[in-house]
Amino acid sequence: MTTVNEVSGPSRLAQPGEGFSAEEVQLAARNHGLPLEALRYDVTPVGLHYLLTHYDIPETEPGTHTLTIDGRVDHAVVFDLAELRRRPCATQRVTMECAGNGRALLEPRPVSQPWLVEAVGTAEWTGTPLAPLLRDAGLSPEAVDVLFTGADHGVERGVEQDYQRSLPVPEALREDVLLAYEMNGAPLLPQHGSPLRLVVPGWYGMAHVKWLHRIEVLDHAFDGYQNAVAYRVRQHPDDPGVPVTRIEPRALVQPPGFPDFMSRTRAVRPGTVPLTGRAWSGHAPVTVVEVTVDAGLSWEPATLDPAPDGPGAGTEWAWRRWRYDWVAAPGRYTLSARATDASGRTQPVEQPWNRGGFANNLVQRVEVVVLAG
Ligand SMILES: Nc1nc2c(c(=O)[nH]1)N[C@H]1C(S)=C(S)[C@@H](COP(=O)(O)O)O[C@H]1N2
Ligand SMILES: [Mo]
Repeated sequence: MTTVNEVSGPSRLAQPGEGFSAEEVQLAARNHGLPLEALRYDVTPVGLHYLLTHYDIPETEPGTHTLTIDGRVDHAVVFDLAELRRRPCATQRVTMECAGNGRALLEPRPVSQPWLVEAVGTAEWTGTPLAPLLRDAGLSPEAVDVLFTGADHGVERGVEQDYQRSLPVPEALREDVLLAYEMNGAPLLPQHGSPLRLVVPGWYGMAHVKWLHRIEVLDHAFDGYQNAVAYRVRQHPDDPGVPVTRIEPRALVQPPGFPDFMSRTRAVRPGTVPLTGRAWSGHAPVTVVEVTVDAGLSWEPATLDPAPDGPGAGTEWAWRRWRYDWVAAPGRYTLSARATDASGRTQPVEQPWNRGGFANNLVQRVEVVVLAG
């Protein structure tokens, strides 16, 4: 008998020195990253925001799409988009990062979506807050998890499934969790979850379920694939692991100067080189950004811009710009920036390895050649 096991194999690590396969390149082409020069924008233009879709972008129809809220509630409800749009509306500026960001730089390399450091973007999400909807439906006292189901379907390591993720009830009841129908002031594009998605500020991307059509309140912890098997930090395949939740602090450098086409090594002219970039954390506001131009021998403090204005910008979940003036003499350099947040979390300079390559916030390394003149 043919089964879904014939279309997907187990997770694996690349052999030492094993190059990227056509399968990894295929995933990288479907799920593009943020071009790092786009770190210049406070709010990422929609087409430059990173993308991650496990299966296919499903066919959804905004005019007929519905959201069902059921399970352990007093009264199950069904909304269409027009009804959700008539409910209270809020806008949040949120930096979203894929939990697998940095994976392709790990050794050994977990074979999956091969992100370097570019799986991030910041958008203004507009929608209706989830908490009042759950309260109106009447959460049962036995409620434990809230399960979100997308309209996309696929198979992953032999498990056929709709994309589903749960949140513990206290997270689902946070006032800033949104059912979003707009991104940067326009209806969601197909690839970003049209017509409705979940936005969980501060959490890694996997929690922000796209193409959302059902919210089911459970009286137990959801043990489906994306919570119990994927998105866990584990050292061994049989290790139960720890769930991936909030975004670890990270700073990125907006690459200075101009790039080489193939290597993307940067060339800059000598003199004062204004370095800038972004820093964020899903645990607590970023308090310190430091820069090194000597591959980590010495770190100097950067200055943080004040939080930007604009709709939804006053949240702690959007990245902040940092700046540092580098007086550059001719030669080869490796630049990095490192963020620390108010919880004391910071970025490691040695890789924080785990089997899935999750929540890896190893500092970025940017190769720069300062030209003779
Ligand atoms: N339904 C559904 N939601 C999903 C996904 C998915 O494959 N299906 N991918 C998740 C992951 S892993 C990430 S990182 C974010 C990416 O959101 P974006 O593509 O809008 O940037 O969506 C999340 N929501
Ligand atoms: Mo992701």
